[in-house]
Amino acid sequence: MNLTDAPIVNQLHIGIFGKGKSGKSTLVNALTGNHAPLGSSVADAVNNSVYKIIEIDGIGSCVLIDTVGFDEEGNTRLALEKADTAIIVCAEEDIEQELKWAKAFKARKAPVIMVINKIDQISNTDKIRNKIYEALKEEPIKISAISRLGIEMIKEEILRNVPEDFEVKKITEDLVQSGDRVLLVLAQDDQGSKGQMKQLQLQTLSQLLEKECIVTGCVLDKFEEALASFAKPPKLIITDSQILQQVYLRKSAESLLIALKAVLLCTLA
Ligand SMILES: Nc1nc2c(ncn2[C@@H]2O[C@H](COP(=O)(O)OP(=O)(O)OP(=O)(O)O)[C@@H](O)[C@H]2O)c(=O)[nH]1
Ligand SMILES: [Mg+2]
Repeated sequence: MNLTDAPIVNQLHIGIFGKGKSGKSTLVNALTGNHAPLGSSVADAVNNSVYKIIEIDGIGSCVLIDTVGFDEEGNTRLALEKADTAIIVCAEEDIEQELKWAKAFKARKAPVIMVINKIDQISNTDKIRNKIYEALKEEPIKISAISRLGIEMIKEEILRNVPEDFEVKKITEDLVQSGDRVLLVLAQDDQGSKGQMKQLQLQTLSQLLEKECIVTGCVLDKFEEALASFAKPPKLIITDSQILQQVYLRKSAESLLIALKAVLLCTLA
């Protein structure tokens, strides 16, 4: 069992957007540190993007989407729908398109990180910064992807911007449908369960109910009894990360298992 082997659908997807040759792929390489294991790149034929896995402290593994340039508007739009967070790379003074896409993203309530790339080469970064600030009230991050300047700041910004309800949304949007049976298994001793985790559990429960799932809940000691009450194994089991292992070992292979970890979501088929 390897918790970082979570299916791609449940990880935070970070889209890198920008004009052709703005340095998107160079930035992806800088973010992955070129350490991406062989075979961890996946091409998405639908929108011509390339997906790469990256580890970010505090979030765990995320998916970077290296998109095609803005010239391919249809593909940009498709990639935009896949991304939970957008990094928009500006590398010249004319940033009308960049701002247009940033606004499209903000309209979806998704976090946008504005980046000015090639600061080793371009001289008018302040002008670009001012345009961005005026239009979006966002302070851009100045970087040089090629010399790996400012890369850590981008990672910090990604972490700061992880959408609050990211985990809950991923579960309710991608994994279950109306009528699905879901079992919530909570750790016995609640002392370890911090307020943030409690809130997450409640949020998850309310979203599952809203999605018209049939939800059963129990503590770990009653897990077998709860399972026995189902005519067939539940579609999904959601648990605290601290008891993930115990639940994993006792669940049926048919049930998908998810651990809530306050920021990160792990799934095990
Ligand atoms: N001077 C300088 N050049 C850069 C920087 N980042 C990228 N480049 C160069 O800009 C060119 C384009 O970089 P890519 O990373 O391929 O840009 P891209 O946006 O992925 O391009 P497309 O995929 O074709 O849209 C390459 O020659 C890079 O070496 C940078 O920070 N400084
Ligand atoms: Mg590229």
